[in-house]
Amino acid sequence: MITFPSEFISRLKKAKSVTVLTGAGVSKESGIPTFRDAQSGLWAKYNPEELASPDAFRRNPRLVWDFYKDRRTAAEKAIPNPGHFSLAKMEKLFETFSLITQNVDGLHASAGSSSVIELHGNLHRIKCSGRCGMVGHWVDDGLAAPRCQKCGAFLRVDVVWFGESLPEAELEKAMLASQNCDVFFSIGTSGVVQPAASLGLMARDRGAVFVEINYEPSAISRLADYKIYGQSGTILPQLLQALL
Ligand code: BV8
Ligand code: ZN
Repeated sequence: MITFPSEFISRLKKAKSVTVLTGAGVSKESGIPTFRDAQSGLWAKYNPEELASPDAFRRNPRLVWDFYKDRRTAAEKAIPNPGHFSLAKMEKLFETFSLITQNVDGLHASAGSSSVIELHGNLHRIKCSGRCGMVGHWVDDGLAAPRCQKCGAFLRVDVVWFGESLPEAELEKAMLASQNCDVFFSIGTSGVVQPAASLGLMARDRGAVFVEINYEPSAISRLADYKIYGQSGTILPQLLQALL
């Protein structure tokens, strides 16, 4: 049983608005490896950052398509864990609750979180790599790397690759939610990837209490007022209990 500092719980109970940023660590207990975990099988010899880029796709669309096809298959089989479900329940405890995720697996929505700000896209969606703007659900016609029916360009997964800008509307919402909250949680993220990793600092600069829940110290631990280390699937249900 985790004992949360009583001052932390009473500050959280008084909070009107709470913003949460999650990273790959929140999906780890659903069986989805994080970026820092060694990838398994065929992908073991690749650093995901080498595959999650426009250059990699230009060089070898088939390889990148297969990388995401495998990750999508894994995400399809994955089920939300108690950490996802606790966050979905937590949103009802506060006047304003914003959930921002770096994850592309769609598990927060499957767990019942009502509005998720997906900073890095969603690997269940695909889009045209050309200019026709086609966005759709995953097609799996077994082709090497399927092409867009409208314009013939290769189809690609609708996630934000390294070196690509984040979706403006989502980033705007995430920044607003980070600048206007009483408590900011950073959960299951190494706090390395920009600009997501700067949201906590924005919150803190506006006077928010910064709470880190992570398996181990991260690049943003130094900013945290409260640090709770362990598995988010264990910590979050107990935090929810302490709030009820
Ligand atoms: C951009 C989708 C403008 C794809 C992802 C400033 C400084 C330095 C570099 C940059 C900078 N600005 C931009 C950059 C470049 C780059 C960047 O940040 N690089 C990093 C590596 C330094 N950023 C970008 O390119 C971004 N674009 O800034 O646009 C621009 C435009 C043009 C030219 C230049 C700039 C785009 C970033 C988005 C990349 N896409 N995902 C895909 O998924 O395939 S990011 C991807 O990696 C994930 O989404 C995740 O967010 C991120 C990190 O992955 P992980 O480390 O695995 O996960 P996480 O960080 O969440 O760490 C896991 C943590 O969980 C660990 O701490 C672990 O201890 C913990 N954990 C594990 N198990 C548990 C747990 N915790 C709790 N419970 C557990 N059970
Ligand atoms: Zn097209």
